[in-house]
Amino acid sequence: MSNQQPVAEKDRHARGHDATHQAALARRRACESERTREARHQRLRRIGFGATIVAVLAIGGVLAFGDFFDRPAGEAGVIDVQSSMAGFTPSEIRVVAGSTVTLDWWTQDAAMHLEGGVHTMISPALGLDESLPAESRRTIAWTVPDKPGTYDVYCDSCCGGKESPTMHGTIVVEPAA
Ligand SMILES: [Cu+2]
Repeated sequence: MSNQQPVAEKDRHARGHDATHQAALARRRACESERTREARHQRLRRIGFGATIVAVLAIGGVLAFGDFFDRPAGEAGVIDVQSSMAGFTPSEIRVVAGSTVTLDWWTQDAAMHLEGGVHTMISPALGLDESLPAESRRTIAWTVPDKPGTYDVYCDSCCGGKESPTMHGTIVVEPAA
């Protein structure tokens, strides 16, 4: 029975490897089902958007174009960004060069689907390298570099990370007026 130890050792090793593999598979499956769910949501949102437009036009007509359309959509300079396994929502944001904006960044994803339990927001060209814990919300005050252009931003901690096109977004830096 001198070789029992190495065999058991190897077995334990194989099981450990298997567990890692299973975890990776589970993560990938979560990404795929999340993408399908997100596509369905987007369709529903589009239908909802259409209905909203109809309602807005009807109400707008009743109000005879009072100040109904002038109401601000949100607090000025605050940009709402969601991270999910479908990427960034919205996938493109526009900011003004040299301005300071507040990113109101949130996610509903559970830690088990995220590497290190976080989503990330990385854009080396724009000096962004932030992380967001699972199921949380945080605001980031960000001074946009004075470099107008179109930049890539990505999450490197879920669903294939930088290698996955889904995990990339766009930041358009517009020249200051
Ligand atoms: Cu992510």
